[in-house]
Amino acid sequence: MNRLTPSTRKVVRFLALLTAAFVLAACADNAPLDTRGDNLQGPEARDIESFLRWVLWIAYAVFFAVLGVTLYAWKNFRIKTEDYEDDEFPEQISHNNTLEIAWTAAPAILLAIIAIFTIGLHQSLNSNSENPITLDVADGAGGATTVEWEPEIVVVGQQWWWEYQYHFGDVDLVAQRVETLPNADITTATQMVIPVGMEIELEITSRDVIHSHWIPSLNGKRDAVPGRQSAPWKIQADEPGVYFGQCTEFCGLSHSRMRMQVVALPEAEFQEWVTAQMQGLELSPETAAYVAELEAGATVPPANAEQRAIDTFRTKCASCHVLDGVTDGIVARPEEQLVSGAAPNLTHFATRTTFAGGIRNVYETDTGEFNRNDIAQWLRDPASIKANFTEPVSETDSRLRGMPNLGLTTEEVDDLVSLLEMTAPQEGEFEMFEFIIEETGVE
Ligand code: HEC
Ligand SMILES: [Cu+2]
Repeated sequence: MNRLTPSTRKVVRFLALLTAAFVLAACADNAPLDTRGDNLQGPEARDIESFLRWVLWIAYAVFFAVLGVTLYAWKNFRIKTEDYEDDEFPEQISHNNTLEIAWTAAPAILLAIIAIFTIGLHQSLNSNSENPITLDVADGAGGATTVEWEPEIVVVGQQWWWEYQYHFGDVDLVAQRVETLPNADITTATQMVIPVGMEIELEITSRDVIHSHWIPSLNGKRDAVPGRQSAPWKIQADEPGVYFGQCTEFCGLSHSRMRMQVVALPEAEFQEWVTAQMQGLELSPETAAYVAELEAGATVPPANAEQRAIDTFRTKCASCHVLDGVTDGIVARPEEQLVSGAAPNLTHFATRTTFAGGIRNVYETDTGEFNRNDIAQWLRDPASIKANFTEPVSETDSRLRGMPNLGLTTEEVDDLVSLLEMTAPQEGEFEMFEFIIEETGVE
């Protein structure tokens, strides 16, 4: 070090610290996005890991072989000071056909072997097996019907949150653009719920720019490309739990706040979740009658806070958001307001435990109470939680990216937070809910 100038010394010290930081970061044990940890689930993630392990061993071997030869050459063949003084160079060698062929062929053969295994792994990641599950689903007429559901979920990325759609009917999800799909039976944002121990097929796409869907414990990354459905992508969780993910294709301002979670539940609990998701909001008979009057086009003054909230929702939120039971008779047209053309479905908002792309809790982690503070803050000023572009795109295009500040009054915010709280699961309706709140809490 003594021969270095002070500024070079500073740089060297900085690089050493940086290296140490990276090495130490590898020791973190609470790392839900770890691709090589013990929390890998399902054949896909584990196959990728074991393949990566072999490739890394080969890479280590190549690294140390090259380093060894380099050190050997440096020790034995470098120009020594006395050679300089005698003006005498070591013997100069050029051309050795055997060596040239060997060091061209060896890496080529090595890469070819890795390629064969890569293609094999890719084939298996893209293949599909059938494992239908029997579900009771609402038939839309107050009753229930039994369906054989081959677990398949449409995954849609948009700035800056993920939507998950479940279709239980007989719809071909693979060949269609998301914009032309029929209404889904269940639509969620940020949280995908799956049955445990089963292969789930994902159809991944986007509504605006390219995103990438990545739940490292369950499988690798798959790009979400607008106008295109990905080839089937599988995930499988062997144990009930919550598996975290993050958009991994830079997609603009709030890319880093575009997170998601997969909640894997045992089959019976998954059925409970499906039932809860297919139930409408329970309004008091008076309020239901109030909504029906609004739907019929009447102007009725709201009689209480709940009806006030419904009125506000219908005038200020329903142009983008759906909330079944509240926005009845209104067709949301987010495509006229948003570049992505979609806003989260709020019908079951409070059955999810995080919002705004998984960066805030719907329930407080310490008390389990509905997180009125953060939700009110979101309604008052969404950009204070998540940066967005809510200025019109151009002079001729007034669409936005993200939820705008709607200039709500304190009373309106209060009413709306209570309305959103009503979308929570009813007592005993969905047993695993406490567990999910606990497992998904963001600090
Ligand atoms: C111009 C369209 C638009 C309007 C109008 C709008 N929102 Fe939003 N809202 C969005 C978008 C887009 C998001 C997703 C933002 C994100 O996560 O980046 C969102 C997210 C939300 C979320 C979080 C949902 C989740 O699961 O992450 C809530 C709650 C919400 N809005 C409530 C409301 C309420 C209540 C109103 C009416 C006062 C309203 N919004 C009006 C576009 C809109
Ligand atoms: Cu993204």
